[in-house]
Amino acid sequence: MTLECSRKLYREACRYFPGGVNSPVRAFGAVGGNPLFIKKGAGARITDADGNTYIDYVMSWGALILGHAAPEVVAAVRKAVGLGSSFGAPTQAESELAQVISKAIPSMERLRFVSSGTEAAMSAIRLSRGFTGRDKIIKFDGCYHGHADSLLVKAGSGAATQGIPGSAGVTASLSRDTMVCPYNDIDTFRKVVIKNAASIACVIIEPVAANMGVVTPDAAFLKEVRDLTARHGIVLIFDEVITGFRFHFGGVQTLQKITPDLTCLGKIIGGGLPIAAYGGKKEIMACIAPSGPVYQAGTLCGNPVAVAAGLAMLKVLKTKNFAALDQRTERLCQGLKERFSRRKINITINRCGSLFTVFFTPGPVTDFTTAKASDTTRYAAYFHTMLKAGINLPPSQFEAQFVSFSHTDKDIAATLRGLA
Ligand code: HOZ
Repeated sequence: MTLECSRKLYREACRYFPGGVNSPVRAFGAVGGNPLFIKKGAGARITDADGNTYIDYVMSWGALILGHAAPEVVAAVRKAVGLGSSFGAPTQAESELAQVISKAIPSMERLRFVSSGTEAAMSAIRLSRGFTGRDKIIKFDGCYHGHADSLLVKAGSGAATQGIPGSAGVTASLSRDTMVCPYNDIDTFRKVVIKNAASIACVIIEPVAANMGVVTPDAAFLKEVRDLTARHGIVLIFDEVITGFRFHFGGVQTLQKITPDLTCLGKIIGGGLPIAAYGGKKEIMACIAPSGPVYQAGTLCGNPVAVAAGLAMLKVLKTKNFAALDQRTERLCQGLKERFSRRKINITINRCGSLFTVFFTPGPVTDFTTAKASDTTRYAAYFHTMLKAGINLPPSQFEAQFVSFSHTDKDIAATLRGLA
């Protein structure tokens, strides 16, 4: 396998972009080597600039649950772009997409489309502050909600991968307003809430954490977070950018029957195009301009091409068998466990539906501290072994692997052969 073209393209990209990339994890900094430059994708596979083909488990970080270049999405995008790529004015299709989403996730009584998960989370935080008149927020250690200043405190994903979970450039006063609790630790959370209740605007949480690797919440944890926030008039935000429409046609909230006040969505709802959303209770959303005093706007908000992709994606997704996807992912995880066990390598696999992470620690992995106990050198070796075998994994321990509806049993078998 030659990687000469990717190497050359990377050298060229380094002349223009910091670290040669437009988003840090892509640089392979945590696993070593040069990033692959991708030319095309189809179904479960991507092809790099050298013509090598890989079974992909990054899937645009979860956006492509139907696989690359899903024909229905491609057709919808072609049609929409031919009618005009952006108007900066409302279109009927925005309401159609909103209707599909709020039917599947009824807590989103009103919503607003933005262009990225970062914007959704940032806007939901501002809205919570505007609605409550309070300043402080609580997030959880290792959770990642995009790169807005208030949220880059003990952040997961790329920030954890680069070892800068508290970014330079975030002011001390903003950091002071962000309180951080360990994931899955209800006692600490309760103490922090009770001590600061009158000044806390919101709590933001990934209802299944997927940016410190995958970490699932204990059975009672989310429910208690909901009860405590409701008792103290604190807005509860579920960041379902990754989990929305990932486990079934809805969110973790509809599966677990826990109703947050606000929800952030992204990735899957855009079919791989840049769109995200935040939304929730009518009376909270009424604070957003032009209905209310909390400002948020954008030329590309509700972009017609992204909306068309999202509508096409959700239409197909509604017909899919999520239980089968879950079982296929379980077979992959079982196969990986057997292979590592044969090699006497201690691992823990955290899986939730079609999301999973292999941690190189005996575990259990229940929060960011235990996630960081993973041997990241071993992860890098696993990553490169698989890459050589034609399997593309996330180039970081602190990201999830994504299985899509386009992965077949043959792909799973081929993936497992990569470790044989
Ligand atoms: N931090 C993103 C995944 N959680 C990576 C985005 C990207 O590099 O595309």
